[in-house]
Amino acid sequence: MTYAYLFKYIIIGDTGVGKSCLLLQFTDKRFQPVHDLTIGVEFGARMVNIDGKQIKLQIWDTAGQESFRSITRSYYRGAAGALLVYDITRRETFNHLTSWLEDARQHSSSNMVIMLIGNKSDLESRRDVKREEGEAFAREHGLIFMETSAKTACNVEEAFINTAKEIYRKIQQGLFDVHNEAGDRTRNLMVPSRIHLHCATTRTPILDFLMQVHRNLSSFSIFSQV
Ligand SMILES: Nc1nc2c(ncn2[C@@H]2O[C@H](COP(=O)(O)OP(=O)(O)O)[C@@H](O)[C@H]2O)c(=O)[nH]1
Ligand SMILES: [Mg+2]
Repeated sequence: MTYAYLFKYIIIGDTGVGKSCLLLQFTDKRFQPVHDLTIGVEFGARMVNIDGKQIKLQIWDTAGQESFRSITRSYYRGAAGALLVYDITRRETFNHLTSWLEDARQHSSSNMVIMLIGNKSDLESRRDVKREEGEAFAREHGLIFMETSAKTACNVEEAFINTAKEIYRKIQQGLFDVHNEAGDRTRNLMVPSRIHLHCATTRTPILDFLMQVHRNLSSFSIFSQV
């Protein structure tokens, strides 16, 4: 299936907050009740439709990478969106948000859309972080915010799609210049699937590079649901 854009997402946050479960719920519509680091897929992909456009979300899960922060630089590269996740039943995961945010801001493009997610909203009786606190943190740091449950699937679809809508809005506002940004490997935010539409006649070095990047990214999408 063809698509107009490919958005790379990353999912970050403390271990055990539900990052792998959110990804699995979004791509496979199922829940994994056992916390098993080895089961988490490295990444998944799914098509969404925004404003009549097919957009492929390629989502990278940070399984095990909490203890390998030094490799995150390459991991953040090219990400158009990030889901920053904490667990509403464990305050320490909320307290660590600032440090995750610093990492994200340091290694990614300043235009990257960050969605703050308070996960495990189904565990209301064990809640340790108020919704208002999540909202306030998001407001203070310019993030979008949602509470989700990877278990019941509540708001999971919305979290991924609202992030895509925000990225798409930025593209339309011209905040992401696809051609310029894609020419710079470290700032490449999205790869148009139909590059030839953007190139009238001549092949330029940038175009060749774009096509190369696109081929590389596409080859990763082995979990594609489309
Ligand atoms: N009740 C509940 N449990 C969840 C939810 N999301 C994840 N979990 C559980 O939390 C644990 C950690 O989830 P996992 O996705 O592996 O966390 P990760 O380390 O951030 O990838 C697992 O036992 C999951 O079953 C949720 O929304 N609700
Ligand atoms: Mg995981």
